[in-house]
Amino acid sequence: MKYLLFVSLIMCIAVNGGLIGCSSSGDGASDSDSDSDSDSDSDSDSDSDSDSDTDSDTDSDTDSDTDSDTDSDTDTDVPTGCDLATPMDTAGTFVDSNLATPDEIDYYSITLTAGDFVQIFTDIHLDDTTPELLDPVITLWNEDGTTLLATADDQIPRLDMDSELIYRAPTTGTYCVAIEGWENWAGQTTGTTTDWNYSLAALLMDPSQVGWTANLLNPETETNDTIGSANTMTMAAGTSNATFGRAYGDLSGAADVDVFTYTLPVAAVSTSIGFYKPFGAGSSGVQGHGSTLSNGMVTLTDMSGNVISTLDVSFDGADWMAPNNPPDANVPIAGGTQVAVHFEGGTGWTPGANDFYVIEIMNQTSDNTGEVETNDTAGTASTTTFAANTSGGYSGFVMGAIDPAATDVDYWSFSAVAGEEIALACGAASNGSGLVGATFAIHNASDTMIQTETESGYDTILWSSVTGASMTEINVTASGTYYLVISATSQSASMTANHYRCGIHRTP
Ligand SMILES: [Ca+2]
Ligand SMILES: [Ca+2]
Ligand SMILES: [Ca+2]
Ligand SMILES: [Ca+2]
Repeated sequence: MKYLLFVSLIMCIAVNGGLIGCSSSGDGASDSDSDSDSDSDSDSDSDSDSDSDTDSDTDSDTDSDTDSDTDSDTDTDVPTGCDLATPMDTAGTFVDSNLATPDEIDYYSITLTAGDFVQIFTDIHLDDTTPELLDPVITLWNEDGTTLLATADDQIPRLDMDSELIYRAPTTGTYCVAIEGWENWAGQTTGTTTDWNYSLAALLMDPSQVGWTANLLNPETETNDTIGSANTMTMAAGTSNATFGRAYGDLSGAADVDVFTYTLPVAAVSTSIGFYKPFGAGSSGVQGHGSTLSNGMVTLTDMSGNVISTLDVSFDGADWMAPNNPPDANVPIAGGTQVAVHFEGGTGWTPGANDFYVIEIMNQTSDNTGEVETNDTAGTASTTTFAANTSGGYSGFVMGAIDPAATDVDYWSFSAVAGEEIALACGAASNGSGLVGATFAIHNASDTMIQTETESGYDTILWSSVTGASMTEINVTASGTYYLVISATSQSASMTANHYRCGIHRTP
């Protein structure tokens, strides 16, 4: 994805209006590979081959590569087309090469055994602020390149413009991996990329492979359909969250439920359970990791089975469309608590040929500013604290609970200056809360409502000028005190979580 600095700011607001989703430092734990190869390879490839062949390879690519570089790259013109693909291992060894032209696609082949999970990933970007570097997109094809199986533009959690694809091989055989630039994949002819070097690797998600950290390898082991028979997850420290872990498996029929347990670190204040978007193959401009699972449901319970939070999402519907990021269950829970995560097919799901899933769990040690009750009126409002944000404005992040629903009202006060714009991002249901009809409003100093919106489904409340926002931002015409006011009509009977999170963003 290009132009990340801008989009990611909005996206992070859209995720959960929370401090966590807006951290740019990342968790550092999502990259499984311990290889610290930063690919500073300054390839002075003198190849004069004018190969502009993109993918309809004709075996006639008699590429007389006069590559004069002396490093170990397989540079430069990887033959185009899956039937000429260069074999690549699944042990995490980086292939370092480059794209000769902006529309070139390089092809590699890997062999997999039915049931293997493999992670295919790039290591190009350290951040989102180097747009001259290649913004890679990985696509996975069947052996002869006739069927697109999966597409990945980013990683999850997203840290930078690198790509990460996780796929479960439904059959034993050879698979074709392609890498290209984002502009080419998205059908754009211009972009900011000037450096076409890349590093690409494939790594089996197998504990016997060197390079994995244990927390990223929590495959299910059947039978695991109950808390009593659950798989125990290994979590490990990240840099911006207390611990992080990834669990994965597949649903072996309509009745299958996969249960994983983990314990929050003592210092943790919340846990976040997110889906790795698995559905479909993707196509130009659309991601998809190749699972046939169309819906997924995550249920977070205590160890007695009492339901704290539930998310039942469609992987191919509006729940996943920008600017709304996928919903996640981001639930305040006391540190030291042991919990269970139950994964099963969501409403409307019927078993498919390759129903695999990946869930990512982060336990955070910091969160948005918490409310102080009683704050049910403008006069008793909780105070919003602002800090400078990366776009030259100020952001304040708050959280609270509507308890009991339909009675509690939460006021948050803040100051705004005439000429500022107020953008708002809030989530309750999309954050794994059981609040029904959560309503978010901005009032002026006289406690008169200026703008209000009620949450619908898992849609994010996003008041912004970005395309797809739910409402426009507020143009401040009078300096003074303003209030963010949150209420709800009821509490879901099927879960106890009743929290909300908001980010208030003031732009001068
Ligand atoms: Ca299973
Ligand atoms: Ca199971
Ligand atoms: Ca409250
Ligand atoms: Ca209150």
